[in-house]
Amino acid sequence: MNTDRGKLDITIEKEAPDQIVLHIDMDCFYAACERLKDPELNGEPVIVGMGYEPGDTIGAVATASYEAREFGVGSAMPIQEALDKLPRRKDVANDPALNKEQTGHYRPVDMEFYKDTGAQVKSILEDYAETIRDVSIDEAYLDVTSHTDWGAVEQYARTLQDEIYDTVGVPASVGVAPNMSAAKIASDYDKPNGCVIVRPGTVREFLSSLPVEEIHGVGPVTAEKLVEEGLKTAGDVASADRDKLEEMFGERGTDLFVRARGEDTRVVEPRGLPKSISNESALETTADIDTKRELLIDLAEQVRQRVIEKGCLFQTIGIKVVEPPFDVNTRATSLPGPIESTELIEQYALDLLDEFESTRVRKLGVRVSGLSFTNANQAQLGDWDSSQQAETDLTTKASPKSRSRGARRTGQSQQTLGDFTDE
Ligand code: DCP
Ligand code: MG
Repeated sequence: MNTDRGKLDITIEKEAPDQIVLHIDMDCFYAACERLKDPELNGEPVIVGMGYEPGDTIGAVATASYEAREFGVGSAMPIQEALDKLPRRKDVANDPALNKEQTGHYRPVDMEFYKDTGAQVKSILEDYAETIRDVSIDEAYLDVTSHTDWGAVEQYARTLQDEIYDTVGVPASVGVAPNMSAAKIASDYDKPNGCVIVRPGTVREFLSSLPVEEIHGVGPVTAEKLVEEGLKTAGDVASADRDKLEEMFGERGTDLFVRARGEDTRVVEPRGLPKSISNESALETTADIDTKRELLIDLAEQVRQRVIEKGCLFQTIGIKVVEPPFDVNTRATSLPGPIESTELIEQYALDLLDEFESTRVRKLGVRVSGLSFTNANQAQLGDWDSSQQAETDLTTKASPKSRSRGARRTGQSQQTLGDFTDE
């Protein structure tokens, strides 16, 4: 009996939530940022790091552009080794032995600039997902389940890449999969500018030919042990004897087995308190204002319920109006301070919709942002760590923006608290 129960538990555990996860990772991020400052670096080998000035001896490469990687230069390499492989372009004039084509541009780390650029990218992501998990300066997971479907997701991902490139000027690679670990592997699969979609039911097949190092959590030592046992690919591990893996690695053996099979039940969750609460829904393309209003009211109500559940205040109410095929317009009403009057969500969302009275629409969304959580709310959400709370507490953030794509970007729907105080 016990054995059966054990088996049943494992089966249940395997059932992944029905989600579409998009993982984004910027391409040679620091080098791409340096190219924003100096467009002459475009297409050239670029190395960002420390310790390359004459007299310096210690330092490492933070990143190398893809052109520099062709010379064997990569992240974390001692700077001296990088200089041996790819001397400085700057030295060509003084050293006739150097071939200009085999030199690169070295730049120091400018963290403030990279942080600022990373923040611009992250603010675009907010329009593309209900939930975002920030991982690092250049990487995040997006739960896009309610924003697209498997038929449209490739175009959705490409639209996101294009918007980031058009607005911020840096390239990104994305991977989309039914779970987080497969999405991460997918984003790395075809860098730079990659867009790899792994559809439900194909995760195991996608992973099968990858070397074991690519399995989440497999470092060089584990990889070596696996290879010694003749397990070279994720596919080999996925079809290996589970008991044998457990013998070799203890509990980690089970993790390895499960991961190699592409099973991952994690749900995309923000690392701090949420920055916004939104909901959106597709509809059969229509210009009919009553249909649009009805859907918007429904969405506003769902958002209102979630604001009440979370017990937060909000400062901005926005709508998203998607015209076929993927022309995304967003409008927002920002207040000078946070409020808790949730009934205003519907009212202001409907006001913002007026501009789109005769627009043909295929999807609508409602969002509140500029969220702030009182201390009492924070105590309820006991799991969040306090440093993250400070980081994401938006009460002091500059007034949120109104955004739409490309030339249609306007701030025309900004309103003031005066409009509310008479209520
Ligand atoms: N970074 C660093 N030191 C490392 C690795 C990375 O300082 N050992 C910094 C520089 C990178 C940034 O973090 O630009 C992001 O790391 P990634 O691993 O995503 O590397 P890149 O974005 O540079 O390249 P890729 O296109 O492979 O993602
Ligand atoms: Mg990167």
